Amino acid sequence: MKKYLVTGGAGFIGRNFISYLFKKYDRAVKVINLDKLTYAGNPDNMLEFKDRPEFEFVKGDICDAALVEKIMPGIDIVVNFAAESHVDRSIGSPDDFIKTDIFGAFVLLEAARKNNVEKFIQISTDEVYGSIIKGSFKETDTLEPSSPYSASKAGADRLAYSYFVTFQLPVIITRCSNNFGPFQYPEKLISLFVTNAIENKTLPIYGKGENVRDWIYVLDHCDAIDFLIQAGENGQIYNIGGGNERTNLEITDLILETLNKPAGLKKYVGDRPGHDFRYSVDTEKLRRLGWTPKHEFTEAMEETIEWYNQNSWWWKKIKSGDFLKYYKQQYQTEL
Ligand code: NAD
Ligand code: TDX
Repeated sequence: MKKYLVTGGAGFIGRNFISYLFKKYDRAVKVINLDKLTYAGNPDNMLEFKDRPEFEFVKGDICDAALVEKIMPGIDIVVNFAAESHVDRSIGSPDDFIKTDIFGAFVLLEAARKNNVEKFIQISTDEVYGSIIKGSFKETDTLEPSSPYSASKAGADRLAYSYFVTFQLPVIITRCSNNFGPFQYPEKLISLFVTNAIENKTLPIYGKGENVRDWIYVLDHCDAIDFLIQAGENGQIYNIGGGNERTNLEITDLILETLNKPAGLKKYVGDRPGHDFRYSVDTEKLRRLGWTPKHEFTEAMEETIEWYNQNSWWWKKIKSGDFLKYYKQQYQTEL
């Protein structure tokens, strides 16, 4: 029986990871989810597993050292997903990114060290490398983060590494590319565009739409994390990617075609300040260990779009209230 502390498990990837763990290990795992329930944390995301006896939800902040120290004893594996995660919000108000993404990670690392946890997985991101025009970043490449979000993630990434070197804390750092799938807060490219298109609302494309991202289905990301908990080497960094590089325009067209919506919904808007042109990670190190993604991109996109079609109750609830204020401020237009 392994006892996990998953942070940020009421958010997109964290909730998919908890769901993955219960589907795979059933009663052989216990999971505590520590989540502050920020705007991105959603109790609806936990409906699937909230009543399981193996699951416990603690509403709280990873920056709260007293709380974290209370939870940590008896934990075998920490997986730190908790973060402020949206680049656009980090441009408008970076404070919480610095607090949660860096200081929060520090609080968790300290408590993990004192309690001799078996594994500490720091969920970093491919954005820590910055943009690359040609080729792909290897784990040994220099970090050149360019937004307050990616810079705060780079801080936590290196801090986690320092706990391995200095204190021999069994840390593994993962740097994954852009995720898509069910339960993604509808402020990110795919979840926003799919839900806007379903409602015949415009799709705000930054700049010319030529920026490139590598997309991975969220359950492949979860599977890679689980694989690394078993097979990864402590103190190592692992890039995780789907191998599906697409321009934002290609993604937009795919969404419109799948939903049978007109190209007229595309709306070119001002560019994101400091907009990274392309992210690309070399995943050879992880592949050599024996892991590859299992989901084919187009099929996973179709399934994802269908999920948003079938679960409008989930995103319509979100895309009201505060979200409308955010949208107006971000896009200078009503949703
Ligand atoms: P998300 O914004 O959907 O979820 C973040 C969760 O963290 C929310 O439930 C929120 O309530 C919680 N949280 C925020 N601040 C907290 C705090 N101080 N204490 C406790 N909980 C707090 O994010 P996501 O897309 O699921 O990303 C999860 C992690 O994966 C992040 O660390 C992100 O940097 C990383 N990541 C994301 C992607 C991606 O494409 N989404 C890719 C690579 C890495
Ligand atoms: O309205 C939009 N219009 C648009 O053109 C939005 C929200 C995005 N975009 C563009 C910006 C990017 O080039 O789409 C691309 C993807 O944007 P996001 O979905 O905001 O993702 P990105 O900035 O690439 O960051 C994501 O991937 C890495 C996650 O949000 C991070 O948490 C993760 O670390």
